[in-house]
Amino acid sequence: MHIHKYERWWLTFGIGMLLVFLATIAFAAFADNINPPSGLQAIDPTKVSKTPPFDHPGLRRLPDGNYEAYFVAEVFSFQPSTITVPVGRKVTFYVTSPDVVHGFYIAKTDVNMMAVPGWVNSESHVFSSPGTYLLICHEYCGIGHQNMFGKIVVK
Ligand SMILES: [Cu+2]
Repeated sequence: MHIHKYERWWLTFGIGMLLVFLATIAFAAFADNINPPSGLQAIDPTKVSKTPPFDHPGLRRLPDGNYEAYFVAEVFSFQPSTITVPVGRKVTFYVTSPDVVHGFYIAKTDVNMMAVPGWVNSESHVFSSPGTYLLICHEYCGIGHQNMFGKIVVK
């Protein structure tokens, strides 16, 4: 079979680019340890309000001085809507949803998760400067989506 030399170059270029993209993804996943949101912990979305610790969402202080914050994202609010955390402590956020997919984004940070029914997602963050950080839903979730926000007060 004869392949014209320009077509051969083009095929080589296309396959080469595909290999570069796959190598970039593999490098990010394994060497840089960049992965999709955890989604490692499952929860029955119909029983979120009865499942600890999401039956009492909020902030918990750990023995090592760091914090865990449990949030339920539901139409059209976050529970709790406001938490107060100290500067310089690691806060691990856990979020789930009992109804539809919501977003969980804390402005001016890299905390950016999906709240997916049936799954608990988590991310940690250390707030290095005091202030009030806006927590917003960035996934259109229904007619009241634009009213779905909260606050992280860092003191
Ligand atoms: Cu929303």
